[in-house]
Amino acid sequence: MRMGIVGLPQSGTTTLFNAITGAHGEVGGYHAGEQVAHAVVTVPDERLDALARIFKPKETILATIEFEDIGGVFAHLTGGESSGRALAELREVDGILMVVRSFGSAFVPEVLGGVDALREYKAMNQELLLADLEVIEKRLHAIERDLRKPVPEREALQREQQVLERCREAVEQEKGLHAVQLSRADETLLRSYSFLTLKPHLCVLNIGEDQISSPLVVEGLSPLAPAVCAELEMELLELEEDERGAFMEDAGLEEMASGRVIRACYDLLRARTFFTHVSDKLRAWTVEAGTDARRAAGKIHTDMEHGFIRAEVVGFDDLAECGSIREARLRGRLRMEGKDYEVRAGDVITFHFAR
Ligand SMILES: Nc1nc2c(ncn2[C@@H]2O[C@H](COP(=O)(O)OP(=O)(O)OP(=O)(O)O)[C@@H](O)[C@H]2O)c(=O)[nH]1
Ligand SMILES: [Mg+2]
Repeated sequence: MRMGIVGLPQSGTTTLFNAITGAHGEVGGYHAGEQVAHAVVTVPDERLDALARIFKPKETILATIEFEDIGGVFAHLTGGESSGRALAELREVDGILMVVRSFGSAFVPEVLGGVDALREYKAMNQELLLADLEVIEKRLHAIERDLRKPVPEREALQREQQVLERCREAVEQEKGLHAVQLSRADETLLRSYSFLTLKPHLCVLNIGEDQISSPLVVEGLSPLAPAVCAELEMELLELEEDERGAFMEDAGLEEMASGRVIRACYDLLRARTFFTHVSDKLRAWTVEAGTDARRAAGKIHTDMEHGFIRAEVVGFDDLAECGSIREARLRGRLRMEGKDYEVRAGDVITFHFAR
């Protein structure tokens, strides 16, 4: 699962990427797309602390999510040159994190002629819409051309044409493609186009230190992750943990926001976590919503998927209430589920399989 971080030039995209991942991407230089950095981070999860108290594992392994700093997607909005490579990278991600500048600074150029969060957000959305429109029109042209010839797959082409025309209509009304009612079959049809406005997105306000204590309210920015003072959080990461507290207090920061941003991204991607405890290892696993027990077992090992027999499942809340697997079994909270069982968020699962 991968989130692409984008923003207007100098909005603090790379700074936020560093703050979230602990990477050391170069900050402050104009990077029009030659720069695409990846990093994998762990997803904070309070349930793991509770489960660790129950299982007392030797090792605990958190779920992960990948972030990518994609510079230069919107460079042309400010007179630069946007990078086709950046756009291509963005088409590959599962979700988009839009950095919206809200910090003031005498040293950082205000690229749209002033700091205006809503305007930045609208400008970015507009660009994503235009990028999708370009793909739609190109494909519609190609279909029209093909339909003039006697092609065998006529019906399929006409279907695709109809769907794309509905898409074009939405985009022309400045609605993202997520606003278009699509059947499962339509979605499958459109998948190969990797439309940007079909991807879930989240905005992060990159606030200045002076805005930490008085959260800014910007109507129309949605959905919104917790605001982050990216520069400060990036610097805090560089400190030893025992020094960090004093600096945070000075800045009026109660907790680092980056953990909550990571969590929000994870949730945005319809990720579901289930847990296993095997050979002293407590582990969080990620599956997409709607995944069945057999495919979930396959996340761990393909042998477990192929030899799947059943899953012993207890929900996190039930287990936390009972305090142990033994007690959960006694109280009838441990369930036997078959291969088609849809894994729920927080399930603690023991898989039984034939080797
Ligand atoms: N005062 C202040 N400056 C910030 C903050 N976040 C980023 N900056 C500064 O803004 C400038 C741009 O930050 P970057 O992270 O490089 O921005 P970017 O969006 O990656 O820029 P490009 O990749 O060139 O498009 C740098 O000089 C940062 O130090 C902030 O919260 N407060
Ligand atoms: Mg950058």
